[in-house]
Amino acid sequence: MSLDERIITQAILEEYFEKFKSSLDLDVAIIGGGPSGLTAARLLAADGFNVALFERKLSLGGGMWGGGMTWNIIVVQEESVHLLTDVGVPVKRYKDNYFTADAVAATTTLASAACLAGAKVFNCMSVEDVVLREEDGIKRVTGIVINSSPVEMAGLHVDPVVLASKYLIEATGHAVEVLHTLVRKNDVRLNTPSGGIEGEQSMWAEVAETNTVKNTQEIFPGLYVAGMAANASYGSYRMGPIFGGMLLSGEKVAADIAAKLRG
Ligand code: 48H
Repeated sequence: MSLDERIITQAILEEYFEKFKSSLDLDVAIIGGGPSGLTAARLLAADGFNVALFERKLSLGGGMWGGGMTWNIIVVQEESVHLLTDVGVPVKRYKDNYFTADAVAATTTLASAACLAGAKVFNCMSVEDVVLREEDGIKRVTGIVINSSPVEMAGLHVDPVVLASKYLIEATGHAVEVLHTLVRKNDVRLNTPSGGIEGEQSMWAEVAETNTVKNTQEIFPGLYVAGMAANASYGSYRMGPIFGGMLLSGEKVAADIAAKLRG
């Protein structure tokens, strides 16, 4: 059978822009495709919400590929094991509350599960800002401002485009990039003790893991923080290559937003 290169191009064009068009009015926009963002994306999409995830890099998975220091095994604790086994990641008990999984199997499977659940993934896409609205004196984020990562990396002066979303999840990891932009550009107060971004503290795995879930919350009207971004926002510790808190944070933010969306 003959193959026409123009039809290959046309297929990509039409399918991609169909996906993009169906993301103009999202229920949830997830910024960052690490373990917390991927877990939230899978659960919200499986619940039937219109969900898209935006990841700067070509590959999904954030900081989970390399386990600890490139030794590509991750550790998770018992209460989070279901978030791996539910999607088919083999998990082994190492001892007591310490379970291990292959980092590559975990990363690729979480990414695949999010896509197959119906989350629309836009990789190679950077979120550079948010849309802000004020009503009755209350400011709220109502969308994301996105640009192509190659445009961003090349430093080209090309304007971004905008998608609306009822809720945003900042799951960008240690840097909490979007929240920093929100605070830098606008006169806003966050739902944190100081009203600003508290900043991440040094290593204390046990406290950090508990706090990752506790700190997963709406930090500004319309904007939730999840995963490492939650700890960095609320001033908690880092935890090293244990990923249960990230998975549980994704599960919590999905449940909280689903409850809000259902009213
Ligand atoms: C689009 C963006 C943008 C942007 C960043 O870092 P991640 O893996 O995030 P988490 O919170 O799900 O997981 C954290 C975990 O990997 C980790 O770092 C741990 C446990 N550290 C412990 C320690 O002690 O060090 O993924 C975030 C993703 C990345 O893929 C970024 O490329 C992406 O977000 N991202 N995508 N627009 N503006 N900023």
